Amino acid sequence: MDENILENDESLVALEKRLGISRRSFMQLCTAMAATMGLAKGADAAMVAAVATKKRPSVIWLHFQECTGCTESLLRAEHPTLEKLILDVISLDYHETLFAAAGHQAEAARRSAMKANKGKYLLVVEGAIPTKDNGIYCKVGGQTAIEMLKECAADAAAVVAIGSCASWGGMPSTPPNPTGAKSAGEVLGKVIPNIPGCPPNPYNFLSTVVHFLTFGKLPEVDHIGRPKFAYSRLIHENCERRAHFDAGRFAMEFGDEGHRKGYCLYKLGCKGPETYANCPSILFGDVGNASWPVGTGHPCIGCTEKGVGFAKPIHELAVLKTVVPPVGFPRVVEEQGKGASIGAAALTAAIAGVAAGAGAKMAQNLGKGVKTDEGAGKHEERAES
Ligand code: FSX
Ligand code: SF4
Ligand code: F3S
Repeated sequence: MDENILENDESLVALEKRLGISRRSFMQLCTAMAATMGLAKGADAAMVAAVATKKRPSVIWLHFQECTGCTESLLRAEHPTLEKLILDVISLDYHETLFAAAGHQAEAARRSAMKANKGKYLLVVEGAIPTKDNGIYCKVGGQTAIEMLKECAADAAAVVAIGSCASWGGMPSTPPNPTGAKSAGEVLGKVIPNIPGCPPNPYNFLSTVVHFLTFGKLPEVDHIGRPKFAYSRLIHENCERRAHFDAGRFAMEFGDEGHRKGYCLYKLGCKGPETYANCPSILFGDVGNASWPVGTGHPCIGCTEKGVGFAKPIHELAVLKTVVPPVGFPRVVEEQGKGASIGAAALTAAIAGVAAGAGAKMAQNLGKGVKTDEGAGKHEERAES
């Protein structure tokens, strides 16, 4: 973005005062968001102009079965204060946990905002919806979550599910799912844009809202409603430990040598190979390098992914969606006099019924194998296959 063009723009001067951050910081943020979303050149300037000049969209934010972590994650972000940005970019007209008002007063505010912005407001749903026994397990203002969601969705310009609970059921839907917790989309009977994660990354939400404000529509989504800019890649594809996975170096126990050295967490149950999200790319909490679950030494539990997070045991090995390593690797360093020759290895492979080329490939790899300089005898580096 040409910062000089915007340098003397009065609306930006006003924006600077409103947000309490420099216009440069804000422009840089918009550039980063546009790049993250893969938008065309000029989109960043359009986003800046939209935030500076457009009427803030009215947002009705519902809370159902959840821990309020989605809202918390928005409020606890820093640099620039994301909470301030989000609350400035939108007009939050109903939010049960942030509202000073309570009871009838709050419900009256929701209904009047819905009436005043009929067909134009953005409905954000946080939390799963209990459907068992006619939805009696979650009631707000005398209405079941099912009734409230349907009433609010009827006149919304768009409905967005935030967090895994609203996106696919999340933690409340963990088997045996005693309340029949379902996603907002399932209750509304359609695929709605959703930003899963427990909690979801606040930048993914902010980018989605700014896109809505700038272009009047939500960003492109995949077949289950997730914005493609954030959920089109497996965590495993962008993980900083991936080189260790490829080399066959794994932490086997929490606190062991491999864990301390930052080896791959696959064998501790990391679900990165079957979880789609941009966690390793955009990180959390603005505290810098490695500030995401795997970066801090914990396996990804697949919190964004239906059927993985809160469904599969943490220690269970992930399904490898994009790469299936061999069951075993040939030894690359043999003690003198005990190792198999290249020819013998190929022969063994052939006898074991491995397809014709595989034996030759194994022999080829043996020739390429390189012993690592650490963990001799414990960890061996695998050659490319
Ligand atoms: Fe909590 Fe939100 Fe998890 Fe759910 O986040 S962080 S239980 S996704 O709905 O509040
Ligand atoms: Fe990273 Fe987990 Fe993949 Fe290992 S299994 S490379 S820790 S995402
Ligand atoms: Fe969740 Fe895994 Fe990201 S646990 S926050 S999807 S690294």
